[in-house]
Amino acid sequence: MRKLIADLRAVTGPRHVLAEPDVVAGYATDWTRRYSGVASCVVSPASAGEVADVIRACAAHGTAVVPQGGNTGLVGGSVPPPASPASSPGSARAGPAPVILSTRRLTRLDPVDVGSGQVTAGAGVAIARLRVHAAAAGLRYGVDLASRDSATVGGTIATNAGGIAAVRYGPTRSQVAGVTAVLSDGSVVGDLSGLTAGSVGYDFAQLLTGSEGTLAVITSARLLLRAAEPAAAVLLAGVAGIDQAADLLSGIRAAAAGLLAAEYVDAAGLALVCDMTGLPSPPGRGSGGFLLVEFASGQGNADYFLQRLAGVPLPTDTAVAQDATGMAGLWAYRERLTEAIATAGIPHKIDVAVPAGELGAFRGELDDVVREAVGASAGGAGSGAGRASPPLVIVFGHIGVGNLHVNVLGPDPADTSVDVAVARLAAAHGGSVAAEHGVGRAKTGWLGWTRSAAEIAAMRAIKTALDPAGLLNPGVLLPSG
Ligand code: FAD
Ligand code: 2HG
Ligand code: ZN
Repeated sequence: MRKLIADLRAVTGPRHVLAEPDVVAGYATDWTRRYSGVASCVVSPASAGEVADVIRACAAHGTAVVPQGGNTGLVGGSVPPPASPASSPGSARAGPAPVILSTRRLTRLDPVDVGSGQVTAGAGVAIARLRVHAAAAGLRYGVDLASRDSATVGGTIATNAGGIAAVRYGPTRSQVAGVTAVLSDGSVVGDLSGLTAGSVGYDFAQLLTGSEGTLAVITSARLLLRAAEPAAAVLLAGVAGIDQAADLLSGIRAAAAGLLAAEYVDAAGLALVCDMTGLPSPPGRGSGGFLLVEFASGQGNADYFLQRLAGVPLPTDTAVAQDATGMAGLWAYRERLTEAIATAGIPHKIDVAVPAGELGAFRGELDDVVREAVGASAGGAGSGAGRASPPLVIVFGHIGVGNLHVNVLGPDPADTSVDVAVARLAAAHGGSVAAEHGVGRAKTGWLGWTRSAAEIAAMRAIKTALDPAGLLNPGVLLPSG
């Protein structure tokens, strides 16, 4: 391992290879604290050339590479596994524990090209910085998420992040015009010309979007920007449950254009966020859930939207905000929920997509499915304290695109029974076992519930063609084979 570290230091300079065990352990544990692994060191190259040299050095030592951006991923994809993956003779993974390749120094951000409505950004640029940069040029980046201060351009492309603006602009896939990336042999592919009309064979930007660090290390991206659309109004409506939220949203969509966001939080989530953060309860005490919608001001002010919604049966428990402070206040119930849950414990997070028509049925069966999974599991009697505690089930997410986040607090974090049961339920309702967070290390075993055998074989063939030695993020997205 000493020789590996010396070789990496020769590439980046000694300051940019961290090998102190305590420091490395911080990078080797993900945001959830549920996934933690063993790494040899953390290396931070400053250019595509240095990324290529780092990858070549790791290949020479038979060491796997785990690309890492802001480490805000929620499925264990940004950290190595607990022990070195099983090595086999001749495998690139026969060497020391994986190296974490951090993109924290790939932070170049070019001036916005207003003519094309595009910008080139390094993989390590944080989404918040990119959004401020676009806004300064009168434009908007179409991906936004509560982790914006840390989540990076590279990480959001690698996971095909969705977020609160996906209902308006689509997921990250819809914002990417090009990338540059380093393959496992150190070659650099892709382009940043932004020629969206160009079509010359396989598109690396689209191939690498959602590839979760398994095919290449993305070093920079050409991103599409949108016209600025300031918000005119935010509504938070207390509803009976997710069924009513979905019906209300359909009515709102039909009545008024300009929807910027459509989010759902159930009552348990709302109560927890108030408990943990001290936020006052919104109107709607006794509601089963809350629908939050935001409208763009291009269409008019809050009164305009309320007039348009005159025929929509808005619940009496609907809070309306139209100034920046009021809108941020309503958003806080949704935006601070992940942080509130993390304060309460280490949750089981099951990010799924469910067809619009199945949301109510899925939610209706969920509590029983969780209870049964916990009951059937020997390790499900509490989170290590040895005393039984009923699971707390919280459902929230991007209802406008059918993306639900099921969070379960209580069962031992190491016990996956609840995760499996919820994913199976989503699949049984025609949904997807993984959505905007990706597959990571958490969900590799469930691919077959959403993708066909032929599709999984094709994905494995692509992986093998681009990374024959299995150097890049082994065990993520596809099970190690
Ligand atoms: P990391 O966590 O570092 O890595 C994620 C994956 O991408 C890993 O597999 C990693 O190997 C790979 N990767 C990272 N950089 C590169 C690169 N340059 N090249 C190749 N592979 C790379 N996600 C959503 O989609 N929508 C949300 O609304 C949302 N909200 C969140 C709110 C909070 C509070 C938190 C903590 C997380 C949230 N997330 C959300 C999850 C997370 O922020 C996203 O998955 C994000 O895309 C991860 O970006 P990152 O830079 O932190 O990547
Ligand atoms: C969100 O939408 C994120 O807030 C995080 O995707 C979801 O905490 C979660 O489960
Ligand atoms: Zn989300």
